[in-house]
Amino acid sequence: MRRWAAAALFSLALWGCDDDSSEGGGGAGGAGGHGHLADGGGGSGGVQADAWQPGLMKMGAQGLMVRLDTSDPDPLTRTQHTWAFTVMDGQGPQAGCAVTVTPFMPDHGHGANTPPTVSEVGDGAYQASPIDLFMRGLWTVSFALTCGDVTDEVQFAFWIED
Ligand SMILES: [Cu+2]
Repeated sequence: MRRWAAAALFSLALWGCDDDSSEGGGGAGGAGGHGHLADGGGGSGGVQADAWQPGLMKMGAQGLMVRLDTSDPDPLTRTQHTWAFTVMDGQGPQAGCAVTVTPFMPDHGHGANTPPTVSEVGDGAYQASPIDLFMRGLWTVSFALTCGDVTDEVQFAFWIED
């Protein structure tokens, strides 16, 4: 009698446990999934994605700045882009700089298939093409700059959806 009661309680406990785990598991899984996405987007190699907008500007450690003037297409999407940008320091636009632009996916450890070609199109105005953001995910785009005797690096990061 005592043994039967224990078995019945055990069985009830199992039922209760199953109900709890299916509901709780589903809820926790959903929340965990969102948390993981947020971690992945925000914590990719410690790189924070920038919000693309024309005129977005960043400064390197040596004081050289890159202002992203336009992108074709705009907004950024999973394809090849032509970017127009301006290189500046505290005094204004910098003509005649040597500029190398490098797209890279830090989470995947690879770059673009075709390295962009950079050309100067005006007084401190440059163009880079193609910026080939061909895969969904986080892309960094680094600008290696040498203007006169100043060498600097400016890095942007963008999350590319489909
Ligand atoms: Cu990739």
